[in-house]
Order: sequence, then C-alpha cells, then structure tokens
Amino acid sequence: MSTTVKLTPEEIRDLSLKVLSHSGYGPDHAAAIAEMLTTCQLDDCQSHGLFRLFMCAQTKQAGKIDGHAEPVLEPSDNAIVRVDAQGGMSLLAFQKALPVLIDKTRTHGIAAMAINRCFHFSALWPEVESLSSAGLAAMAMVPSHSWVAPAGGTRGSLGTNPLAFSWPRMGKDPFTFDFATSAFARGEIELYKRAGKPLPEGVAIDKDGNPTTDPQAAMDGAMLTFGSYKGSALSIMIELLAGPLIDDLTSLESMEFAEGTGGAPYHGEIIIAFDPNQFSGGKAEANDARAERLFADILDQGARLPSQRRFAARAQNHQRGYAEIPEQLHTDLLALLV
Ligand code: NDP
Ligand code: PYC
Repeated sequence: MSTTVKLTPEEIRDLSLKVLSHSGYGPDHAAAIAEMLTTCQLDDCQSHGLFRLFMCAQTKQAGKIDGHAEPVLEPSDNAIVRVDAQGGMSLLAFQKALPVLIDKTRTHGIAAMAINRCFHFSALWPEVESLSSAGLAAMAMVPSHSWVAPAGGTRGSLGTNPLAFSWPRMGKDPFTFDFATSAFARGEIELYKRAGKPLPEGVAIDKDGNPTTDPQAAMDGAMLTFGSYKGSALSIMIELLAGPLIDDLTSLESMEFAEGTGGAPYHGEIIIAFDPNQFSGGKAEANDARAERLFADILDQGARLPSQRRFAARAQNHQRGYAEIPEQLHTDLLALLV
C-alpha cells in the first residue's frame, strides 16, 4: 500500500494558493481555484482535487491564459446569463454570474448561464450543488479537448465532456451525479499512469486503433465513450450545447487553439437551472416527497445513489480534520514551487 500524507483543509488551500500564485495566477483567480481544489479534495475526488494543480501550472506555462482576467457579465433581460471569462480560468466567471442565474431562475422558472472564452480544468459538481443548495435543480456541461473517438470511430473528435446534475432534497444532501462521457476521465487515466496500473478493457484504443490497457498508449491513441453509441451521442450533445449553441468552441477547435502547448482546454460552459416551485405550480414540497419515495426504493434494493461515496468521504474528512493524498503526489506538488 502506498504511503499517504494527511492535509488539513487549511493546508490544502494554502498549498494550492502557493502553487497558483507561484505559477502566475492573480489573487482572485488563485482564490477561486484553491476553493474548488479544496472542496474536491475534501470529498476525496482524486482526479480533480490537488492533482489538478499540475494542469493549472501547465496552462499558465503554455502562455495562452490570462491569470488576471476580469470576467465581464453581459446585461440581459431574458433568461440567459452570459459571462465572458476574457481568456481566464472559468471559476471566477461562474462565481460572478451565479447570483444572477439564481435570480433569473426564480423569475422565469428556467434560466441558463453561458460562460464564454474560458480555460476549464475543474469538476462540475460543486457548481451544480451551489444551485441545488439554493433549492434549484441544475445541470452543467463542458467540452474539453478532442481526445475521445465517437462510437465506431478510430480517432479523437470529442472531448471527455462531463455532464453534472443536482437535485435539491429537503433536509438531505442533494441527488448529484457528475461524470465524463468518456469511459474514463482523462485525469483518471493520468492517475492510472502515475500508479503504474493498467486500465480496464474498453477504455481506449492505441494510435493504430487497437484496444489498449496501457495508460500512455491510451493518451497517445484515443479514449472511448461510455455506453457505446449512447455515451457517444450524449457527448456530441454536450459539444453542441456548450459549443455552437453558446457561440463557443468544440473540443476539436479547443485542441486546435492549444497548438500542442498543453494545459487546460479552452472553450465555453453551459449551466441550466430549474425552479421546482415554478415547474410544479407551487407544489415543490409535495413533489419532494415523491422524489424521496423513488430514492428510498433505489436504496431499499441495496443500490447506492451517486455522490453517496463522496458525501461519506466529506463527513469522514471533516470529522477527522484532514484528507489523505499519496506521498508521491505531495512531493511532486511541492516541486512545482521550486
Ligand atoms: P466517476 O466515474 O468517478 O464518477 C462519476 C459519478 O458516478 C459520481 O457522481 C459518482 O459518485 C457516481 N458513481 C460512481 N460509482 C457509482 C455507483 N456504483 N453507483 C452510483 N453512482 C456511482 O467520474 P469521472 O471519472 O467520469 O469524472 C470525475 C470528475 O472529472 C467529474 O467531477 C467531472 O466533472 C470531472 N471532469 C471534468 C472535465 C472538464 O473538462 N472540466 C472533463 C472530464 C471530467 P461518487 O462520487 O459518490 O462515487
Ligand atoms: O479529466 O478529462 C478530464 C479533464 C479534462 C479537462 C479537465 N479534466
């Protein structure tokens, strides 16, 4: 078993802030990114916790991101909240537009945030959960880089394209899921490579189109979508809704924009929020009980709800006051400060 290092929430935030400011991010971006990484690490989300500091540092080194960009919120009188990240990381733009999205959703029943011109490295569940904690249901989608072959194809056209959804539950943690539409997230393949572990079958093909379980061959070849043509179609939908629909880049275009420089993809993001009270004609409480009946029936069979592991990890880490990361990861992160 590999050795681990215990980090308190303050140590996670502090390490993140140090690496981000050393890499050249301004204080506002560093704070927003550090908050996201701390939140993810405390829920034991290993692929998008502290590990993502490497991607953030590489993105800055690649020279295309503006580490001090000020997002600009465009005024609108409809249900669309458009925020231009101005070539910075997505998170400050999301933070700036969130209160407007909540207000517009309560006014119109449904509203959407379109973030444009952002670099994007992060998990989506904290964003949809910031809406479910306000009593709204929400979904979020982003493209990435064209690492993923469509079902039946042999080369990367699609991104790893995560889809996240959160449903508010009265007095309980929300029902949330958040996963890549590729069989594995790119970050997960990178973690397999670091651990020297082979991938399961069905995750990737090598550059000659043959199935591979070797993480490096997978990254040099093409990743596969989950669920064959079904995951592939969902992934294409995400390309369209978070790309051309909002006047932003697809994963193919993001890859071209990067010109081989590495780091986080550059594109847009869409977040759609729904007000259960408005949709149900003021009967959200009665309908919450009906949703709970469904959850109870699922749990009754011994199945688990998505995010249940994460909420348990959160409770454990908060109770003991630390999260654990592999010692080698900690050493490699400290090396980013040299
Ligand atoms: P996983 O496959 O690890 O898990 C995805 C979801 O499925 C989680 O909500 C998880 O809940 C749930 N889940 C897992 N196992 C079960 C089970 N047996 N029963 C019920 N639910 C289950 O996610 P990925 O590796 O695909 O993605 C990880 C993260 O990477 C996501 O947060 C995503 O947003 C991010 N990502 C970001 C990208 C970007 O471009 N910004 C691109 C791709 C991914 P639990 O957490 O409780 O296990
Ligand atoms: O893990 O696939 C991934 C990913 C892409 C961009 C950020 N994370």
